Amino acid sequence: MFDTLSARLTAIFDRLRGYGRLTEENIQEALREVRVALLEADVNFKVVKGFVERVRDKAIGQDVLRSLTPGQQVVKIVHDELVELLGGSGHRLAMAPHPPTVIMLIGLQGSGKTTSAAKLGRHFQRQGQHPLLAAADPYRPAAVEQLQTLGAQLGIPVAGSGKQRPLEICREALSAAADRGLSPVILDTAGRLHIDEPMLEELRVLKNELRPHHVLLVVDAMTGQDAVTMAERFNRAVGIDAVIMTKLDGDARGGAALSIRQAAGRPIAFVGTGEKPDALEPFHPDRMASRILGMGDVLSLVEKAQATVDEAKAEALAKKIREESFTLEDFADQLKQLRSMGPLGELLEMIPFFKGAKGLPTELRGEEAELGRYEAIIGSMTPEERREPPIINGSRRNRIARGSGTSVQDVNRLLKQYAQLKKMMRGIRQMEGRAGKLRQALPFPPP
Ligand SMILES: Nc1nc2c(ncn2[C@@H]2O[C@H](COP(=O)(O)OP(=O)(O)OP(=O)(O)O)[C@@H](O)[C@H]2O)c(=O)[nH]1
Ligand SMILES: [Mg+2]
Repeated sequence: MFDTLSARLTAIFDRLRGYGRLTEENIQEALREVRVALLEADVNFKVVKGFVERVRDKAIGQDVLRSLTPGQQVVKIVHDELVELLGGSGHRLAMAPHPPTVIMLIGLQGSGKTTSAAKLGRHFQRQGQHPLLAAADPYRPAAVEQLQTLGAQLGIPVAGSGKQRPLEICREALSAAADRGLSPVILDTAGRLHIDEPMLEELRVLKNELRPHHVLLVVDAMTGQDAVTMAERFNRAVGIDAVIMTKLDGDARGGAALSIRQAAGRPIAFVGTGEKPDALEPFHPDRMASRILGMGDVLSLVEKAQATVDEAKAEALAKKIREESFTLEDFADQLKQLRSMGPLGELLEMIPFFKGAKGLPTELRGEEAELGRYEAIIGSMTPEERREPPIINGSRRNRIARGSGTSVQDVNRLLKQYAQLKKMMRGIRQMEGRAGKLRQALPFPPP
């Protein structure tokens, strides 16, 4: 997702950062390129216009041009505006004070409602909650069965049968949830091929009668600007709180994701990134903006790693991050784990130093060979060098390169990336500190 746009923007800003001094003309030119890149990514043209104007107003301020790092500052302005475009601080689903929390999914046929209902169930289950799915689509014979199959796979109960009316199904599900202490209740409603009045009326009735805490519209990212139009229309006709954008994995451009908040006035709460029940991510505008600008997405990577690496190891790593005692030995361990964590390309894309690393040949990025070389370099170090990388001077670098069959440049690169990683870890630690305090201040845990 966002691959093309990300490559274009990264190139534009790499060039901008390369200039020692910036003129107004440099910025205007870069912004013209940004505008084209956004339009080519299928972002709504009004959204693009507003975005470029806001960035221009801020970037041409005297302070930016006169600063020591003007290019860097412009990138920061673009980053901050991208975060706003994507929804600011993000949209979390608060749990109701009196359970069950009711989440109603609506959307066109094939947009991914049923799949998303199961994924959401999985998401809440992982957080220690006990969700209930309700199959409120009695019209299509296979619909109830589809949800039941998914529920059975995940061990999540499913209410509803093909013989009842949707309102009846939902009411029964709510009372069953209250009786059995299940929450949230996720309502999977019926979709139609097009928006039509009977469909809207049915959704309005369900909404009025059931008073769901969250109405989420499911839209397919691959339909591009149609997804944005759908969000506008559903919002006007029924009223929605937020959007689940599915199939972002199949959409290299990402125009809908970048437009929907501004154009339809509703934020993205989750994105679907695959067909499997795990392929759902809470949408973090700041992380997404960093990813688009090639700054990587370390926090998402850490979360993904935490879900995969076993608890004890994760705790040991967290301790090292806290105590800033992460050595090259640990780095080698992490590389090994990376290799066992599945789709390497996907993971590496989230790490800035792999994605943006200068001199790392494009065709090698995400290749096992690269990780293998790093392991070999670390393998050629003495235990002392691994624990105390600053002692690795010129002659030690030579020896390590010879010993591992690599070059001094390779060794330098590895050491530089290790230093960057340590710096990033310090950043994560600070962020975690803040997030922890925030979490303690909340009356209920965020999803
Ligand atoms: N690649 C990918 N496929 C998805 C994603 N979400 C859903 N799908 C696929 O999209 C198709 C339709 O998904 P459903 O969940 O059945 O859609 P629906 O909205 O419930 O459809 P109706 O019940 O007919 O209205 C299925 O083949 C899903 O596997 C996603 O995030 N990525
Ligand atoms: Mg369905």
